[in-house]
Amino acid sequence: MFCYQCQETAKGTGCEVRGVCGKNEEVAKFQDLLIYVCKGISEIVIKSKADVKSISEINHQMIKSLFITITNANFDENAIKDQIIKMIGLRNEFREQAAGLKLSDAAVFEITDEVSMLDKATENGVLSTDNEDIRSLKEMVTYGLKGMAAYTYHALNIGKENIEIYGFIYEALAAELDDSLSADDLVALTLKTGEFGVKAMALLDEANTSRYGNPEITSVNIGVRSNPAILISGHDLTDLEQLLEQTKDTGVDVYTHSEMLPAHYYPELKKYENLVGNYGGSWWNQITEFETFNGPVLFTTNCIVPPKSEEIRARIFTSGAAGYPGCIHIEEDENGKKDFSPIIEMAKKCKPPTEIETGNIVGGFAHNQVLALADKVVEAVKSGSIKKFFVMAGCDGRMKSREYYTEFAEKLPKDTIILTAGCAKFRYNKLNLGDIGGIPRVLDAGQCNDSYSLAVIAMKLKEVFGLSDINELPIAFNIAWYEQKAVIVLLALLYLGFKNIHLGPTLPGFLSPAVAGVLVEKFGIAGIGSVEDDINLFMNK
Ligand code: FS2
Ligand code: SF4
Repeated sequence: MFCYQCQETAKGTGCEVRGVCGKNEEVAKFQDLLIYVCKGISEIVIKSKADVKSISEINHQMIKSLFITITNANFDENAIKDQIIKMIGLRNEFREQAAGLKLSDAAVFEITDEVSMLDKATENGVLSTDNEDIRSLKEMVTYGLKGMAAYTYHALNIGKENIEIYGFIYEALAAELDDSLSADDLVALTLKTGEFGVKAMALLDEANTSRYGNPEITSVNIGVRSNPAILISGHDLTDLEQLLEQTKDTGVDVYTHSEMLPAHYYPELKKYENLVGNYGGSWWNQITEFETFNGPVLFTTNCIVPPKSEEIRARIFTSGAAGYPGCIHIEEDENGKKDFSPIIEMAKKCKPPTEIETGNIVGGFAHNQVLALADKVVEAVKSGSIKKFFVMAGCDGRMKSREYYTEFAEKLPKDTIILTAGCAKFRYNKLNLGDIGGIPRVLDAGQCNDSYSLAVIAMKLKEVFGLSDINELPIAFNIAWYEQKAVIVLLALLYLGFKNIHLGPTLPGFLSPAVAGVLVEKFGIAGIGSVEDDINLFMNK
């Protein structure tokens, strides 16, 4: 196996024996093969000039397939194999449209058994592209597409689609099979991936807000009640909504974990009396927090950490693109309905959660809410009481070096505001950093996809201050990344024209030195240094 798609990749260069995430060799290879068959389908779509609107089953299975391969989403070898077989079936049926066209191996290969699947995966994994710069650019596009697919998948669950996004996914995956593309062509494709990343995040924002209302300032309880309860993690709000409906009046409470915290900010979700609060911190804390939670856990997406004991594994359920061997996967019916009764029945037999902290955290500062406070914010900037905004969105992770972000937040001058989204916030959202004239110093917009909100806010401020370049705003970007949704967020920000983004705790292992050089030269991308040096640098820019 070879995988270098996330920030925790072994030695910063690639996992070759087993993933640091816990992914084994078979799962890694099957994921590679799933991507390969997706490329083959894309080639057929592009070469046959198919009408993307007319192939909805393929569109939907395509985004599900990409999502399945995201870091920490699906460790279930059988589920991935089934998806490969399903995609090959769809591909073969669809290929009739392309009769007479010259197609590559990805569009025609067949598998006979598990061994042939693994062999095919080995031949077509990441390292099958020899040139390290071409490989780096192609993989960056693929990872961006994975993030884009995840956001598009959630929007689809709410009934919102943008056919153009599917069309671009096919275009980009088909291009990756084309060996005649130069590094310049692939740089252009990378930026175009960012353009479609903006569309995907806008689509999800529209889907979420049209269904659940605009996020509003909300104080979220981090303590517990005395009822048995279910913990829900991941990013899918439709799963949460269905779970809240099904647990109503059952005596079972629902708590959010990690990236599900921002669900509390939506009027149509926070109205549920059985949505009690948020339990614990970011994803990797699940190792201890699931023990003390005592009840069942539903993963609607990543990030899953392989459970340490059978007792914990038996309490984990998955849905959507997520999966873990030995855990019950809740399937949806043809109307998108999921029956969560096995989880509810288990919860009734479990002890209530053990309290691990008390108090509240405040969030809900997505674009609509912040723009409602725009006068106050603009006044504070003009009067000098706010000197700078720091976008610290992105992901959290296990590495000790991420303590940097807690220290950075603590040491920032008191006249600065942190704009955050994603699970990165758990490094500093319980620090009580105070407020500036009633504006909290940490403004949480939501999940990682809500980084879009931060871009909307910045674009609005640019307009209000009458600036010609968004980079003239008093905003600095110090982003923490971990998996591929952060890749699409980064590419989207670059497409929107934001420069000098600092990325940490380490630069991606998938960037070859030459590709990293292009990002530095064209966009001012940089890593992180010491907290003091970085604060000085940012404050004096
Ligand atoms: Fe955090 Fe994991 Fe949000 Fe990522 S919970 S790193 O999935 O997409 O961010
Ligand atoms: Fe390694 Fe990350 Fe790939 Fe897992 S997802 S195998 S940790 S690079």
